[in-house]
Amino acid sequence: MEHPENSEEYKGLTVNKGIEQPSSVNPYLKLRKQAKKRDLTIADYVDGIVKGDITVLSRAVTLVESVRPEHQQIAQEVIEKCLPYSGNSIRVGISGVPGAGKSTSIDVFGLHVLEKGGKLAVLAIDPSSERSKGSILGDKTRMEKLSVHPDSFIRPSPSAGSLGGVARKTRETIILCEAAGFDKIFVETVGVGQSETAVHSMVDFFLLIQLAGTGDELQGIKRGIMEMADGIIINKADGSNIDKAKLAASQFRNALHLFPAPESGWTPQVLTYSGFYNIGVKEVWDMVYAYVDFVKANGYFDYRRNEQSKYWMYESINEHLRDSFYHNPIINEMLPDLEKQVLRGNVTSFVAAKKLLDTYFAGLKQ
Ligand SMILES: Nc1nc2c(ncn2[C@@H]2O[C@H](COP(=O)(O)OP(=O)(O)OP(=O)(O)O)[C@@H](O)[C@H]2O)c(=O)[nH]1
Ligand SMILES: [Mg+2]
Repeated sequence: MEHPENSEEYKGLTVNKGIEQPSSVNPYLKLRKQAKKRDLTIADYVDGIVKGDITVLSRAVTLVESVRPEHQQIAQEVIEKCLPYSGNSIRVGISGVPGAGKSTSIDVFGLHVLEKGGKLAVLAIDPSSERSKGSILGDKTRMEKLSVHPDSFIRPSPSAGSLGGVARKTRETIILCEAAGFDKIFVETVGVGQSETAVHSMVDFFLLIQLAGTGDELQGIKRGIMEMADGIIINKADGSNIDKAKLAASQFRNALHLFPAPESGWTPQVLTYSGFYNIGVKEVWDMVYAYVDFVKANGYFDYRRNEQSKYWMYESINEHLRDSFYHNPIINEMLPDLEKQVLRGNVTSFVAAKKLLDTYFAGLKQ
């Protein structure tokens, strides 16, 4: 049968053949992305790191910092293979309250230690990601010389997670950096509490930056932090501040006398300096090097590193147990309700904890 659309009067209504449309994806972009994303094998990572390839080192550190289990698995294998190449460095912890001049000091300290050659990695522990959003060390304007130095590697603190988690990542990053030939490691932390303990547990020398103040400052510093210090340095000893800095130094020296003698056999020293004007910086590092010679001679250097390895083994166990517990789906289901019951006083904290732990361990046995 003749269809009306085939009649003469509708002839003009044919659909024109279109022209080929370009792909909606930019082909160049795709290429670039592929090149960047090429996965490295574990051997690629280890080879690259041992050769001192900074790009590979950075990517490995990113894996260490990643929370994804598949990344963690690769990271752990890379770390294990790098371990034999690590250890050959001086690790220095640098702590001080906000504004003490950590960034300014690290810049001059870094240039000073690099004068002797070698390579410097600057890492950080800053669990208070809220405060900083990664700003500790993010502030490269105060480290302008070091951040462009060819022999330096500056890495901000891994931001997410518990203090233990953040510290473990920094500790693992130290191993990778050492395997990559970095023979000087600085670990910065902001001096407000527990993060010093974490830094102390991974460095050979703990340097505490202080400021001269009104004389009340000694009360403000936690005894525990001062006790950890192998050296206390009073910054901003310049201009009209020199006398105040010297006074503060003598107060610190007196305070240190009241503490028990450190296990290392080393008497912690107190020095004044100015990071900004580069005054007394050499003396600070002469002190650090003198300490290293001293503890290498009396065996404390190796002892402390072994103790630290032991500490990190237990820390690692604790962290994994905690993770496994809190990621357990049954526990996650029970927790909110039990928490409410504890708050209402229906259940004691201990009974609630025991119930959760019993459930967790029973689940493991199945
Ligand atoms: N006069 C003087 N000022 C200094 C000195 N060192 C640092 N400053 C100043 O002190 C301020 C703080 O210095 P930073 O190096 O940013 O201190 P920070 O400890 O890194 O501070 P946060 O990153 O906030 O924890 C800056 O304005 C510096 O210019 C110094 O030796 N003398
Ligand atoms: Mg800073």
